[in-house]
This record gives sequence, structure tokens and C-alpha cells, in this order.
Amino acid sequence: MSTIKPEQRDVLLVIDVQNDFCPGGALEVPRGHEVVPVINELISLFDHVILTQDWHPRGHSSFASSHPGKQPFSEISMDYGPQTLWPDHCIQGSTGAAFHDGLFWAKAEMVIRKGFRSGIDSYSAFFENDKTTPTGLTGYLRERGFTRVFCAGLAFDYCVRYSAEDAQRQRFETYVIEDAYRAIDMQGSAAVTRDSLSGLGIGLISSMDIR
Ligand code: VGL
Ligand code: ZN
Repeated sequence: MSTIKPEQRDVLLVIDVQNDFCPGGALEVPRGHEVVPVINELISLFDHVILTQDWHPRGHSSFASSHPGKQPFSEISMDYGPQTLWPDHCIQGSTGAAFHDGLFWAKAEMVIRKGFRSGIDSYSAFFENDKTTPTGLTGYLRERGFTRVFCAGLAFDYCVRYSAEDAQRQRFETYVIEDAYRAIDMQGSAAVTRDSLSGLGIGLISSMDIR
């Protein structure tokens, strides 16, 4: 593809680059920390940067520890549909919930926190897992006049996937930057995610395409 020069209508959406998703964290994504230098370079290229921060209260319903007898990475059925259970992670105000120390987060114009309601998880930066409760990000982007969304971060097969899919469905022109994500990759979920994104017409690009 030809190169893309970020314009005023473009926003870089950096998903969940938090300690708990990096090696040593509570829900580590293999080699998750490797996205940091790539994303820092992207942050320097975009005028507009938005970050998301997974932000759960203690005892959150997505934690296996909140469901006696359930193991992390198993699935349960919630009133809004199936929900994967996770180790306790990204507890509000904890070190695990903080952005990775090396991330140039200070430039962000907006930090959108998600997963703060006890009874519902939120993978997407746009809608909680019931697919109807909005986070407010669509309205924010529209009011600011952004039309293209470039996604990067952790984890590719969960929060990056659902954020990109919702961005595209909300009719933003959406790209995912392939060397700026890492996946949890449970049972082939990274391959399923790539198919799903390209099927929706989301652009899979390299950070080298942006300059
Ligand atoms: C995420 C699982 C649970 C993510 C957040 O950021 O991809 N995954 N909470
Ligand atoms: Zn979470």
C-alpha cells in the first residue's frame, strides 16, 4: 500500500498498553512490551492520540476469582452473552493498571477508561460487552471531526479487535497497525481476528506505511 501521512482528521487509538498486559503482569500478553517503541514512534507521527485503559473494580465479574470453582480462561454465560474469565487484572489505581513506564502517554488528548462497571466487561473502546452500552468515544470522535482511526496495542485478539470492529461499524475508516500489536492467541484467536478484520474491510497496515 502507499504511505499514509497523518492528517488532522486522523487519530491514533492506543489500546491498553498497561503493565498487567506486559510480561510479568497479571494477564500477560506474550512479548506485549515489544509494542512500546513502535507505538512511541507512531505517537510522534500523529497529532492526535487517544489511549484506552482497562480499569476494573476489585471483584469484577470478568475475574475467575469472582466465580467460585471457575478457572481463568474458561468461559461462562452472562446475561449479555458468553464471557471469558480472566485472572484479576487492571485493578483501578494499581500498578498493574498503570501504563507501561516506557510509553510516551503524556501526549494523549484523551484517556478512555473501560470495564469499570462491576457487572459487565468492556473489550471495545466504543461499547461494553453487551454491545449496546456506549463508552462515549463515538460521540467524542465525531464532535472532534475525526474520520480515520488507527488502532494499536494489546491485546490484538480482544480489545484491539473489538475496538477496531466497532470503529469500522461506527463508520470511521479504520486501520490496525500490525507490528504495533501482540496477541493473547488462545486456540487460534489471532488468526480468527485477522480474518474477521479483513472481512470487515479494516485495513491491516505496517507502521512503516505511516510517515
Ligand atoms: C483485555 C482481556 C481482559 C485486553 C482486557 O485489553 O485485550 N483482554 N481485559
Ligand atoms: Zn480487562
